[in-house]
Amino acid sequence: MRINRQNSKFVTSAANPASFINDGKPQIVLSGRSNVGKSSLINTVLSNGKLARTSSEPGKTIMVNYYSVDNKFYIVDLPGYGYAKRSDAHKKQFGSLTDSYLNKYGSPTFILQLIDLKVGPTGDDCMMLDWLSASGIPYAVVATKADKLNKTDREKNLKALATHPLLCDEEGVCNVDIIPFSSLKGEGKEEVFSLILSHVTESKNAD
Ligand SMILES: Nc1nc2c(ncn2[C@@H]2O[C@H](COP(=O)(O)OP(=O)(O)OP(=O)(O)O)[C@@H](O)[C@H]2O)c(=O)[nH]1
Ligand SMILES: [Mg+2]
Repeated sequence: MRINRQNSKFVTSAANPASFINDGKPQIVLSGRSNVGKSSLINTVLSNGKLARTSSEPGKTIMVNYYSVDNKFYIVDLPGYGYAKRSDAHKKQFGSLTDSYLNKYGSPTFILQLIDLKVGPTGDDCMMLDWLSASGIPYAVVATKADKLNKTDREKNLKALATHPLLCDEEGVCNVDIIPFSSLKGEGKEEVFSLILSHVTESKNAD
């Protein structure tokens, strides 16, 4: 399938499940804690610097944002979790929006779970990994901000991910793709895009 990734545009921000898009087109979902680099990944992978709003202030993305790529599929930017400074009421609202999308009213085709390579999986990340492995929805891990680590720490932290119990089977074999990624350097950009396309194509073939 030929995709012109630069022919991408913001479609809508959904603040409640009634506004979720369910039009049958594949939806590639970005999940991860606040500030992990979800919006930056969208801009990098789609080579479209200003598409998704990014910020050094965590909590920028507070609604479910849909981006259409070449009118063929969506990239869905979920609100980041684990942002400590949000009020409990806010956290509940974001949590329930994400929960509604993932568990009930959304249409996830493939999920990219972003984990900060330097920080490693947080408690919230582990909850997501646990949920993902039980969900039956195809997913991969994108290890973000890889540019922040030196070679030794990078290898160490990638190995820690590849041997993490939540990403391995009973024999200790990791069966989830883990892609080192840097929006700053463009590392992993093509791998992530290819992975996305393979799931878009697969889902189209299943129609
Ligand atoms: N060094 C480095 N910084 C990055 C990278 N990706 C994102 N950042 C920075 O991390 C901060 C957060 O990035 P965002 O893309 O806005 O993060 P987000 O996951 O969308 O955050 P929320 O919208 O709050 O959920 C910004 O200051 C980015 O410039 C990266 O690959 N390397
Ligand atoms: Mg964001």
